[in-house]
Parts: sequence; structure tokens; C-alpha cells
Amino acid sequence: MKIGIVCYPTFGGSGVVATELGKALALKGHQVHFITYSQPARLDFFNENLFYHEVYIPSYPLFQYPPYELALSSKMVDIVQFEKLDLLHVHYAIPHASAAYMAKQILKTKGINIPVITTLHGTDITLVGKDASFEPVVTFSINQSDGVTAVSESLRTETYEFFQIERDIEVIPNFINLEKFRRQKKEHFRTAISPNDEKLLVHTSNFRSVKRVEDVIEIFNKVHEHIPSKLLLVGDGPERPKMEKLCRDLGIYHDVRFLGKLEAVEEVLSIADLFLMPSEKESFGLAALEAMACEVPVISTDAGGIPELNMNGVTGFVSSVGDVESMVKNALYVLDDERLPTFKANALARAHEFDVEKIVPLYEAFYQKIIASQ
Ligand code: GMT
Repeated sequence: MKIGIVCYPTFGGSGVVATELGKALALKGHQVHFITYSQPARLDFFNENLFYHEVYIPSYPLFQYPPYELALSSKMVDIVQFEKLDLLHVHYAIPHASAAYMAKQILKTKGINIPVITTLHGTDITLVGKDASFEPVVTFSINQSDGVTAVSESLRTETYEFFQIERDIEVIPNFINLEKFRRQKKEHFRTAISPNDEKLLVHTSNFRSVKRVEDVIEIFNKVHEHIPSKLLLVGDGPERPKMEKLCRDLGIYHDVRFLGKLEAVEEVLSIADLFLMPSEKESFGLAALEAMACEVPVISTDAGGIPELNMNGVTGFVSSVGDVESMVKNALYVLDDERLPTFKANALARAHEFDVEKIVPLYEAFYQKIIASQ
């Protein structure tokens, strides 16, 4: 198939999933065309089936807000026509689904029918999409898509609850490349970070308030009172300065490392004992899956789709949002030297259920179904 993929080209979960999907499809012989405003962060290797088309937005003094969506629709029209694509797969509803709708209508006037598939990722529904500024367009463009997928049952349910959706939404969970995300031997790195074999807790996120990074720090602060431990924080975002101050105020700053945005997160995960995800909302929790693939159990909330991934008492534990005490208790339980190896093995076994090799065929089958229904 010749597939156009539209996504955010950043380190964010939806962009990562879209890029990894495109890479996996290209390896299976499909021709994949990324249509984005810059090179996707994870589009890091050459393959003869992978193409990248940049959306260019001309600047003009009148535009306080450059009309990206129009430039994106025009680019989709151009690429679908020129490359003779079989389908467009857009990740994250805003503004990709409505831009695709516009492109589809334009192409119709040229006698071309291009099937459009929209994958819902989370905040496009649970946070931003619900806002009155976007809701009518989100509802309309989901209903106008030829196929819709969501990354968890929870997100599917929430979409039906908050929007007037007349379409079937198919759940295709996120996936993991187990060749990239696997526990590597990084003993030198571990010794440098925890010279006295302190336990290593890790959190990775975009440091937005929805991730509740203050809970990560509170949990670590209490765990640290009981067992020698260190905290590694990967990523960057608006909450980071406040979090650095909190660590200073709590007197734990020297046991916490802010590592910023990293390309090779798997190297940090390879030395970790426990992953913390106390999010307020999380449609799937890709960062937790990445940790599990590196044999790291997860202490998380029960928000959104997390319980569909993190099995309570097996791969870690889930608690209510904000219940720091419960997450501390669970973290100490998992970190026990007798129990930790079992939790690590369970986390890896669970990650295997989301192997890219198992999930990508579900997308291929869905593409075929939508193309056949046209
Ligand atoms: O988590 C974020 O803030 C980024 C966001 C995105 O759209 O890039 O992530 C969402 O999509 C990921 C990939 O499907 C999911 O794993 C995340 O759980 C989801 N985030 C939220 O629902 C908050």
C-alpha cells in the first residue's frame, strides 16, 4: 500500500507511535509518506520505502496565527495526487482530522477518493478536544473519517461519552519495538549514578501538569526516607523549574538528576528498578510500556488506559490519582530485593503482548477493511 501519515513530528507519544508505525510498515514493504512540519524525531533511519514531505507555511505580516491547517490540507492534496496514495492515516485529531477532511473534499472535486483514517491518542479527546473552542470541529471530523481507531478501550469509551460519535471506533493499542527497547548492559552507567547500589527510580514525560511530576517527587522523597535511592527524570516541559525548586526545598536535590530530553531513553531505563507514572490522565501510557520492555515495573495511577497496560500486583501497581501514600507503599513493596526480580520479569512478559510484530498487522488489516469499504 501507499500510505500517507500525518502526525506531530515531536517526541510526544502520538508522534512517536505514528513514526514507529510508519517505519514498521516501510520494513514490511509498504510505501510510507510522512507529511509533517518538520522531520519526525524518531524518523532516524534510511529505508527506500520512507518519504518525508515538509509542510511549508509562508509567513505574511497579516497572519497573527499562521494558517497551518490550510497548508497541511494543501500538502495532503498535492502528495495524494502526485504519489497516488491509497490512504491517509492521521494521528491526533486536532487539527489533522479536519485538515484531512478538507483535503478529501478537494480531491473529490478532482475525481479522487482518498480514504482517511484518524487515530485518537488522548489529549486530543480528553483535554483539548473537549474544549468548546474545538469540540464541534473534532466531533465533525471524527464522524467524517472513513475509519477511526483509539489507543485504548478507555479512550474509546471516553470519546463516545463526550462527543456525538456515529462511527465505530476500533481499539488498536500502542506497541513497542522490543529490539530497541530492551534491557542493555549499562553497568558502568549504573555504578556512576548509584555508586552504593542505591535503587533507581525513573520518570519520563513532557513535564506538563497532567503528568503530576510533583507526585513523582513526593513519592521519591518518601521512598528515599526508607531505602537508599536516586531519581532520574527524563524529559522537559513547563513544570520543570517548579520541580527543581521542590527538590531543593525538600533537600533531595542531590539525589535527583534532571536529564532533559534524551534520544536513547532505553539506556536510562536499562539501569532502572522502578518507573513512576502518577498521571492525572493517560490514554495509554506509552512511556510505561517502554519501561516495561526494559524490565522495569511500574507504579502508576489508574487513570484512563493505564490499567489496560499495567497489571495491578503483577507488573507493578495502580492507585487513585493523587494517592501518594498508596504509591509509596506499593513502590516499597515492589523494590523489596526478594520481590523485584519477579516484578521485572512480569513487566517484560507483559510488554511482549504489545510487540510491534503483533500490533502492526492489526493496522494493516484495518487499512484493508477501510479501503475495501469505499
Ligand atoms: O502524554 C502526552 O502529553 C503526549 C500525548 C501525545 O499526544 O503525544 O500522549 C498521548 O498519546 C500517547 C500515544 O498514544 C499515549 O501513550 C499517552 O498516554 C497520551 N497522553 C495522554 O493521554 C495524556
